[in-house]
Amino acid sequence: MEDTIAAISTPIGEGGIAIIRVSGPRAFDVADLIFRSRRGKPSEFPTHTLHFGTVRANDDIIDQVMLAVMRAPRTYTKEDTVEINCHGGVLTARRVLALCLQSGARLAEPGEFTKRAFLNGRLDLTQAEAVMDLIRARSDRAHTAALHELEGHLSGKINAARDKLLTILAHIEAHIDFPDDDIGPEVRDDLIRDTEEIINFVQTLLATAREGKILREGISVAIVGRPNVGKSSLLNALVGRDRSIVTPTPGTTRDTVDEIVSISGIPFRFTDTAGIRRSHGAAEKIGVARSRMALVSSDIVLHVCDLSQPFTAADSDIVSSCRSKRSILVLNKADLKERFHLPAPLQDKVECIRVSATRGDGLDILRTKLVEMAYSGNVGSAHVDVAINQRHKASLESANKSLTESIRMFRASEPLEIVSQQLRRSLDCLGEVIGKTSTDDILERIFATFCIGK
Ligand SMILES: Nc1nc2c(ncn2[C@@H]2O[C@H](COP(=O)(O)OP(=O)(O)OP(=O)(O)O)[C@@H](O)[C@H]2O)c(=O)[nH]1
Ligand SMILES: [Mg+2]
Repeated sequence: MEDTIAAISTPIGEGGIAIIRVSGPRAFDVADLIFRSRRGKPSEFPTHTLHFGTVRANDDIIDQVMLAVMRAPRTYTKEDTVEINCHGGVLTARRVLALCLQSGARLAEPGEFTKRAFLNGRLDLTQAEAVMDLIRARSDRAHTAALHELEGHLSGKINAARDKLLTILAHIEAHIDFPDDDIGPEVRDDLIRDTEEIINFVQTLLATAREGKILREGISVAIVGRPNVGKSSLLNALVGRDRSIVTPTPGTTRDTVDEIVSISGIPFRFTDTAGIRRSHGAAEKIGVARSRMALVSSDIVLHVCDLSQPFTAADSDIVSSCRSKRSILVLNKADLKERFHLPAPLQDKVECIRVSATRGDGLDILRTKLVEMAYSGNVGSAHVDVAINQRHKASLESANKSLTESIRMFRASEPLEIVSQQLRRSLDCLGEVIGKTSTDDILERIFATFCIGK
């Protein structure tokens, strides 16, 4: 029998309430031992009810709480579950948890509640992953996509494709069992066409991988340039608050500063960096190295120049560093007199946008351009249905490969046993996406990324 697990399911830190979740066959025994109320014992309460009482260690009151009783199978994990709502604050929640652990529960591993929901058939694997996507969603679009996945949109599509593949397999395997009646050319064509349809479907899903990556990870945008050109001012303007320190002295920003902003529903992670120049001291040297690292690792670079100053060799260096990247030359301080002149050879190579970080001019144009770049010119549809993650992508690529191979074999009139083996392999790859065929290490990898208490 499974053991009973417990964890604090709310974030660590101060808050109005904290929730300790207990799930497993002994959940009510644990609750009976630590909870007192005038109305009786948790194990006797009706399911899906909430009760006021106290949590006690022997006779010492630890806290006044609300305790929720939920009996299997109508719970998140499909097991008996108790949730204790206690007053927020690190100490109280920890003491309640410690009591649960002394009374027969063990500490849950990260994602273990959701893992049980998966193993007990409440969620399939894409839905379990969607739970984490939902927790991490930083923009409306990411949130919508995660909800759709949680509702089973992706699994529904995968299941439909698997059903279709099973029909094809049944057909072929019937002929293996009765080798005398060979598959006629017309039936063969039909089967090939059906398999091609599945390939098309797999490829349509694969095409959503980029959007999936954007929605899950956000797009990283490095803000780089010479000192004092207004990089930090630009970050603050985009974020809408004073996130980064701004002063008239060059060399103000020493370390990188990250902030996530949602633009048109897409999460962008902006990184303000130290002004790039020959460094004045050890800290600045490290800062400049970090600026260069941010430039190299970002999806998009905003190279900021001060247009009241001439274009210099240092700017030219930064332009060269951006050559293989998607970048925008942001000409800041558009409210001042222009003394900037882009060298002729660069004029049709770099994209320029004039802005004033302090007055706000040009920022909307910059935002629009960023969204355009995020989708490489083709802005994602407003209606996000599904957007696959990297794990789905790997399985679907294998499915694509083995489906294509099975068609080749079929066309080459190779023995039906071999064709059917190949199709079974494709079926497994599709099954991997939803967790129908999954190994322990896939599960371990997925749930290890979860937070404790989920
Ligand atoms: N007139 C004008 N001044 C600006 C504008 N943007 C920034 N500044 C000023 O330029 C100075 C430098 O701004 P920062 O945002 O600190 O520049 P930075 O590029 O982050 O500088 P470092 O961190 O030192 O590399 C400050 O005095 C800002 O107020 C603008 O659009 N117009
Ligand atoms: Mg700065």
